[in-house]
Amino acid sequence: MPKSLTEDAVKQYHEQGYYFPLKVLDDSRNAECRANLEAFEAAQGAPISGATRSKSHLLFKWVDDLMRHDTILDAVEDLIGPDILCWNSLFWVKEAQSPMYVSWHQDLRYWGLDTNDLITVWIALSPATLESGCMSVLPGSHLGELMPHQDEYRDDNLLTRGQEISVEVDESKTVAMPLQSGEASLHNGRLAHASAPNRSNDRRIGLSFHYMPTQTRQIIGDWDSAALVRGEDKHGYFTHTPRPEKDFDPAVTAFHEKATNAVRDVLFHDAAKIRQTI
Ligand SMILES: O=C(O)CCC(=O)C(=O)O
Repeated sequence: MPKSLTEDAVKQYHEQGYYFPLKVLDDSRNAECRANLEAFEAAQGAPISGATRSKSHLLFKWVDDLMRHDTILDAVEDLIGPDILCWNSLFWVKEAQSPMYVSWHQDLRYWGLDTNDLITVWIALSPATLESGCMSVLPGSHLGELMPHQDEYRDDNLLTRGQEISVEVDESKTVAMPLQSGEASLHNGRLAHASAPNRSNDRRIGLSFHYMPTQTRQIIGDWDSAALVRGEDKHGYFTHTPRPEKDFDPAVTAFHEKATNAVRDVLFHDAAKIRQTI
């Protein structure tokens, strides 16, 4: 008996590779999260970017708290079982009227993680609509072989290498996943997905978490870290990340640098060039 998702939702996720919408945050908690991000951005005088976008749960206490939200973890447990690591947290911001997009890609082609069961939970902190460039997925694409990709390094592409699936993606078979603020989508790390530029007058702000079973191994990098967010880790393949007691907790911020450097080495492993992260 699933804890939070319906039997139909579990079936749909396993067969199609995605599920949405999952309501995670009420309006006031969502507004608080967005305000936390934007207060940080106002203080630094620029939108969140670079390494700060990644493993952000090590920098911001509120992101660490959100990563452990019961509504999310109950849904993830329904899909991959009770022992859960979170490998990464990542901000996806497209400014109002911005050309930034995400090309068609499959995450597990690049992450060095040997699981087929990685789940990305992508939370909309502002509306993710067709106009603002919500994500689209290619249903069922998580079940086949990973598709060939090539690195294009286009300036407007939010992905590290501008990686793109190098075979035709039949757009007539794709599904858009619009979300209201506070809702999340879930997709399998092998599922092909993409998103278009933001043509709206608001920022499109997404925050994703990457959950995986504790038996997952990192097979590209020699060292990697993940947060144990539920259950027990009987395998110990990842160093468990510390929890910040406040934003930019000094000891945890030092760990963030080590942890994001390790992820960066994995993401650019075998790449022709290293791009400054956006
Ligand atoms: O934010 C987007 O539009 C794309 C996000 C994405 O590629 C992902 O969460 O894996």
